[in-house]
Parts: sequence; structure tokens; C-alpha cells
Amino acid sequence: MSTEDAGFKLARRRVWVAGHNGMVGSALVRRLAREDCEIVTVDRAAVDLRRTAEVEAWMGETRPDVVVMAAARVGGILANDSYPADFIYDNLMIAANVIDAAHRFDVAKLLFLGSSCIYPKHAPQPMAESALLTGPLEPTNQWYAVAKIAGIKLCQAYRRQHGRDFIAAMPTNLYGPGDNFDLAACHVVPALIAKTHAARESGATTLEVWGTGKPRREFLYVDDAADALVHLLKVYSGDDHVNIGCGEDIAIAELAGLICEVVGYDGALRFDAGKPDGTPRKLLDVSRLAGLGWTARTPLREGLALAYDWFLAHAGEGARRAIGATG
Ligand code: GFB
Repeated sequence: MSTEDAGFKLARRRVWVAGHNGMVGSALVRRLAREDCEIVTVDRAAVDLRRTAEVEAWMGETRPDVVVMAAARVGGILANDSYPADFIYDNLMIAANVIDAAHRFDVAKLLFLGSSCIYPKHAPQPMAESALLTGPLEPTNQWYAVAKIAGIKLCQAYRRQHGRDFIAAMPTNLYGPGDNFDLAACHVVPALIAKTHAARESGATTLEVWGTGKPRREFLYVDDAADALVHLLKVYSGDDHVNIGCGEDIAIAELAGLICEVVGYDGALRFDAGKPDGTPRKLLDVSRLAGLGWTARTPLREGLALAYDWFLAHAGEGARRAIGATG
């Protein structure tokens, strides 16, 4: 019998994907569609996850068997740094409301999603799960990180006190279809795709890259991440959170070069040291995940090409407007 056969069964379960309109949530819906389960979702306009009563009412009406928490206020380095109150309050409230309601309404399995920014700024690389709370956080995203650490602790506390099967996964930087391309709020991959495309279209000779280009990041294609999360739901039931990554990182300058190749742009890179670098390096130790039987499939170049295709099909106009608006 494989580990999967022995684990949690999704078949005929009602699975609530919280945050289904986001990049990760929509990838989860795509992935769960291949399972024999019922997927339920609700829009933000109908249920505001920051409001306890609304979450309890929804959970009482819907009675999901499984909850996947892909709902969060997320953003790139500048958005995190500019809106600390939004990032800490919204994410704390979402975590507390959904996890407590899942307990009250007897949810059989809950998967909470965090981020690799929960680890200390200068954690030894690659970052093992045991690096949590061993040092100070990166200041630009400490607000988001504290809320995500609280989510891990909530899962552990409800497991310990109430015997709940609530688990937590910490994905590395994700990218792919459904990403946010708003330059003021987004992460580096969508930002560089949109900016490189605009530079090529306008015949610009240089491409602006924030920071020094030296920080290193690990990027995982979002459909790979969704596959890893569904795998965890089936095979993992433990107190400790689990890192989700591909185990390889790249310098931002190199990433920019790769995106220029994918987009077909041959201008020069211009680094804007006035913008923050953030954490010097974020590479996850994925040995726990590998031990659970999962490894990433999509190579970075291939994933970037898929993300660019999605941008061309869906987000080109919006992103061009955003670039125009910021001059
Ligand atoms: O993806 P990013 O915004 O987030 O930035 P973090 C990664 C690196 O890319 C930083 C550089 O060193 C940026 O300075 N970069 C270069 C750019 N050009 C650009 C650009 O045009 N736009 C952006 N956004 N970056 C976030 C955290 O950190 O990552 C969140 O703030 C979360 O809390 C998320 O953990 C996954 O990797 O630095």
C-alpha cells in the first residue's frame, strides 16, 4: 500500500478552497477538479473572511469536510512595506476566523498556507522548517510574516487542544497563470514580465530592475505548488509545517535575463538601488516534502514561458495601463 493509499481520502468530500480567485486558489481549483471531490467557493463580496460572524455563517451553511486556506492579503516587497496594518490585520483575522470556525463546525482536515518569509532574514540556507523563530525577520515583510507564523501556531494549538487535523504548508515565491501584474503591488516575476513586455513593445533600450539584482529567490510554478498541496492533504498529518519549493534558487539579475529571453527583449538591465532588496536569500530546504514523496516538475524557463503566455492572453491591457499610470 502506498503512503497515499494509507492517508486522508478526498473522494466524495466537500472541499472549500478559500481564496479561489487568487493565483494559488485558482490553481488549487484546477488541481482539485481532477479529484473525486466537491469543490465549494465563495466570493469576497458575499463573505468577508476578516469578519467572524460572516465566516461562521458560511461555514455553518456549507459544512465543508476539508478547508484549504489560500485566502490572504498578499503582495510584493513594496506593497508589504507600504501597508503594514493591512498585511498584519487582514491575515491575522482570516487565519483566526477560518481556523476557529473549522474547529466549531467539525472540519475533518484543514490546510493553512503561509510563505517562506516566516523565516529569519539571515536564516542558514537552505531554510529548514526548524529555522522558524530562531532570529529577527526581514523588516519589509515582518507584518505579513508574523500573521503567517500565527497561522502555523493556530493549527498546532487546535491540534494539541482539540485533536484537530489542521496542517500548515509554507510555499516559496510562486508565479504563473492568474498572477497579479499591478506593478505597485505585485511580486518580481509578474513585474518583470510586464515591464519587459512593455520595454520590447515601446522599443525602450533599458529595463528597470529594483534593488541591486543580487538577492536570490526560489521560484515555484503555481500548478506545481497546487499539486504539492493536494499531495500534502492526502499524505500529511503532523504538528510541524512543511516547506513547499523546488530546491533551487536564482539571483534576481539572472531571473531578469531569463525573462528577457522568454519575452524576446535584448535591451540592457538598469538596477534601481533606491528600491529595497529585501531578504538576501530565500531558498527552502525541501527534504521533508521530498520525504513525503513530492518533487517539483516544471523547470523555471518553461514556467516563465507559460506565465508569459497567460499574461499575453489575459493581462496585457491591464498591465500596460498600470505602467502608463506610474509613468
Ligand atoms: O517578489 P518580491 O516583490 O518579494 O521581490 P520578496 C523579490 C526581489 O525582486 C526583491 C526585486 O529583491 C526586489 O527588489 N525586484 C526587482 C522586484 N525588480 C522588481 C520589480 O519590478 N518588482 C518587484 N516586486 N520586485 C515578498 C514578501 O518578498 O515575497 C512577501 O514581501 C511574500 O511577504 C512574498 O513572502 C512571497 O521575495 O522580497
